[in-house]
Amino acid sequence: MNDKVLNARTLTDDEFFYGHKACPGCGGSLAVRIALKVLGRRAVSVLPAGCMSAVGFNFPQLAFANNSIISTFAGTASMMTGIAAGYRAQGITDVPVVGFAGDGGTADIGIQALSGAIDRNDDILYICYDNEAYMNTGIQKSSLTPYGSSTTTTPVCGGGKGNLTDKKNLFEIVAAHGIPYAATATVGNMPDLIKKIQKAAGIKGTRFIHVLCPCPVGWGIKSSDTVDIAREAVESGLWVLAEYQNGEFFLSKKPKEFSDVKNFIKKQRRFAHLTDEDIEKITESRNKKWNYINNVYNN
Ligand SMILES: Cc1ncc(C[n+]2csc(CCOP(=O)(O)OP(=O)(O)O)c2C)c(N)n1
Ligand code: SF4
Ligand SMILES: [Mg+2]
Repeated sequence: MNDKVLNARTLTDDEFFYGHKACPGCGGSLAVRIALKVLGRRAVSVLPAGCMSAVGFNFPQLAFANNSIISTFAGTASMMTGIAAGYRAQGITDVPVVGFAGDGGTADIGIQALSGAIDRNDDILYICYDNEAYMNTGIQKSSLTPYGSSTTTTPVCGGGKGNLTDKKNLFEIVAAHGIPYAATATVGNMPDLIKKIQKAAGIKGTRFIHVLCPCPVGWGIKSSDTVDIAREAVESGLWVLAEYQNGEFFLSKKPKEFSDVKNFIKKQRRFAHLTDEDIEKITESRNKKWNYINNVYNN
């Protein structure tokens, strides 16, 4: 690992994830690309079924320049545990083992394996690229799909209102395990993402980063808007940038004034059906969340 502080200027020009078949403007592929630039060629990556494995492993071509492997959908963290154990048995301590799993692969089917790995404090860095639905199989709802979002399993047709459940608080669920390090990030705040990956790489034990990664296809946004939308999620207060370490929560960024939730919502086709009343409900739940954060998180 690199000792110098990494940022857009000092990050290597080497590419470790290229030639893949992700859609234009794919936030998930940006997160994988940047994470591997921080972690370097010796990193071993584990990817379960999902968009990033579907676009990255195209036999006979591999879009990863580092060692990479596909795990079962539920088993990202278990496979990482095994790889870390294998290196440990050989006395090799400088190979980062990183996972890149989607929201479905992490918060739904993979949560048991992740919970077990954190419990054992395995020496792994788990990155959840959260595009807020099961994108690879056609935009089905996951437990990280936000309230109101239209997906193929929470359709708007026939009077449906889209998804009626709130997004699971995965960051705090992970933190509740007493993990050495957890953080949230987005592909719209690159310096913050790079800093958190580098920080996580320097910590022993289980580390977890939850990265919001817009998906132009599933969100109904222009492929050129991925970064701006991710940034607006933070500015509107709907996505919170934070860290958890030594049993405490830390806020990474507090918008001075929240930008308009309606503006953010109306840019995305998945929310096109929402009424002013629905948006008011989302705004109220944001305000409630921030009341809690202001009380519990350190600034
Ligand atoms: C046990 C199992 N169930 C279902 C599938 C089908 N499947 C493959 S990818 C995928 C969606 C993954 O969603 P997510 O983890 O959010 O990643 P994304 O595709 O959004 O990147 C599903 C349901 C599978 N491969 N294995
Ligand atoms: S469907 Fe979405 S997440 Fe999947 S490759 Fe395309 S942009 Fe990326
Ligand atoms: Mg997903």
